[in-house]
Amino acid sequence: MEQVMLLGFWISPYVTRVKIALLEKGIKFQYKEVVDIFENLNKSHLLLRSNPIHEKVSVLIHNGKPICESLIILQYIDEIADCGRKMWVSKGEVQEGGKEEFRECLRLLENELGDKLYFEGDRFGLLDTALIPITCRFYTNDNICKFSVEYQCPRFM
Ligand SMILES: N[C@@H](CCC(=O)N[C@@H](CS)C(=O)NCC(=O)O)C(=O)O
Repeated sequence: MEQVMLLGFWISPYVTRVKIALLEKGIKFQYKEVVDIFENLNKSHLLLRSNPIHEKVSVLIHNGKPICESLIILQYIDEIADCGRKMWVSKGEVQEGGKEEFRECLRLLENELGDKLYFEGDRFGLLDTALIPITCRFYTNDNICKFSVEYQCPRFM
């Protein structure tokens, strides 16, 4: 059974962004208020134990293991709900579902990219670096789970 707990402070944007990701992904979680910024930074033992370096929220505790830093948590949530994992590790219907999800991601990215060279236009950026190794695993995907896409880049036609 998966146990997911979010440690937070009600007004923190770093906590809100994690709540949004959990709700959007449909991941059930328990929420605990563990700091009061307006009351001498009153921090719970659970927070101090879970994030001993920075002692800040947000912290996500997944099956007893804490993950700190909101952007890292968002990446973690994305990875556990990742279609790549379904394609590579599962079989049958779940695997086929993963392939369809991945196809949908590629369509979405292609739409976003349009006829630009990079996501920011002419400038190579963070999003390009982050996505290239994931979206361009064509050879590996074909070999591991018989996933291939028909693709012709409009820029080179
Ligand atoms: N980079 C951190 C920032 C977290 C942060 O600043 N959290 C504030 C609440 S908004 C906090 O816990 N403050 C407690 C403190 O400063 O000791 C993240 O993205 O998670």
